[in-house]
Amino acid sequence: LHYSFPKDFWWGSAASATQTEGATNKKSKTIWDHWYETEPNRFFEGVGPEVTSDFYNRYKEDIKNMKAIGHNTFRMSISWARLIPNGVGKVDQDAVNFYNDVIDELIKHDIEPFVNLFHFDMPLALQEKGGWENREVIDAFVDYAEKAFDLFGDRVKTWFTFNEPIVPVEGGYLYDFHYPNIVDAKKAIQVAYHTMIAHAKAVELYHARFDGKIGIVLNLTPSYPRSQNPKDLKASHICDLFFNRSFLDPAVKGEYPEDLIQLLSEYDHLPTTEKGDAELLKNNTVDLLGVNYYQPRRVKAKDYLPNPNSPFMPDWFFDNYEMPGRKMNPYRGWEIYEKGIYDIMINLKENYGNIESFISENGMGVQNEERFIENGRIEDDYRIDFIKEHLKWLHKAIQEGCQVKGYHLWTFMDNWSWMNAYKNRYGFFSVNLETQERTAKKSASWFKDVSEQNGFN
Ligand code: BGP
Repeated sequence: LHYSFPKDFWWGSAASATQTEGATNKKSKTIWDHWYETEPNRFFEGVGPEVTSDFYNRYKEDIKNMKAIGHNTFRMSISWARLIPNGVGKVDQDAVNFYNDVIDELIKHDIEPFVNLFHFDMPLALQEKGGWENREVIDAFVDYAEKAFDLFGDRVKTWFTFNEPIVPVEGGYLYDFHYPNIVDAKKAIQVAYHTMIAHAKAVELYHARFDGKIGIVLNLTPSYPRSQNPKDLKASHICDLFFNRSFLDPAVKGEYPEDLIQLLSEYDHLPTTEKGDAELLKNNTVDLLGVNYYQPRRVKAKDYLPNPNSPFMPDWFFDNYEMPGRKMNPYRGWEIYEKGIYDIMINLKENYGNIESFISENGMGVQNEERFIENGRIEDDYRIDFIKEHLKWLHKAIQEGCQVKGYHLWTFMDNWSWMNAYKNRYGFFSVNLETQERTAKKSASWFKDVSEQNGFN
């Protein structure tokens, strides 16, 4: 094989509870159920999270399909609002049974379950107390984490605290694409900080009482400057501080970048901290890092200075830049830059102690994918190319000594995606939303060969 991967490489995919389970009538509300009830028209085609891909009822068939295409690992998330209806306190026995069954079914099929605790789905009961703005919610999270570890930790040995924790910060507190739709950088920074404290406390607890690995999943968007002009370089550096290093550094190094602290203090936007926080972060770094990679950021210096009377925003310091000639996914407006995956891994190797990592999400969203159906299946050669080109760069990173343990596609089957609902399809399997019938796409059979041969030509 031209591209062969290390022994025991993790081939699989990722999904999240809110996006796949459905059965919202059997759980308490999250911010998503609530937001959908109050503003359904903000969701693509007015479709909400009630049913999604019905994983709650169809997980057996789905896990069988995972096995059929060679998965040896699968990342799922637990719905906090399903497991603990009030956010704190008593667990729901039906939820325990459901997650037990899913985990056992995965193991029965030799698929190692990777379990994530928080994928954008704050229980409404806790959001009503201020969500991550409120430090008490950290204790609620640690209580939830402990219950999950106690209930499932005998079989689940790879845990993640948060998926893309920066997204609820951007969506909920800066750019209005998640509930609670607040635009306030000071709150955003507090929310980001509290998330990290909650993360570190869960890591501390896990290491004290359990024997597997625990990490975090971050969406890393390498920040490329328009030019080597010092102003562009500075803009790109600040963008990197805000959107990558604000979580990457505390998670892996146990501390925030000095220049981020300086910048926030200059603008009087440092979060409120408590005694002991710094030690907590320092002593509880991750064992494993999940990297979600979709697209890079192209950054340039601002053409105009921001209005000093406008509220502080990260975008005061940089502008996005549309690089001429960049390659775009024509089916969803995101840039495709495969080498980004390699740059991320080299950065982790050189600047983050070569932390053990894996690609926890990478994928290609496609609108109206049914137009590619031939003889009853979606011929997604574009997706095969997409995965292949990213895997080639990942392979190079591994050859150069990066500790990359696996590759997970986003996602196993088409699912509901936040405000975009079912607009962009990402799965190895397509899902007919009327019948819930699953059909393997061409990429599924290609991926089966790749995982079985542990590589490709
Ligand atoms: C990631 C999230 C996933 C998923 C994916 C695709 O950021 O972790 O939950 O939604 O993006 O995004 P979209 O469906 O908006 O194209």
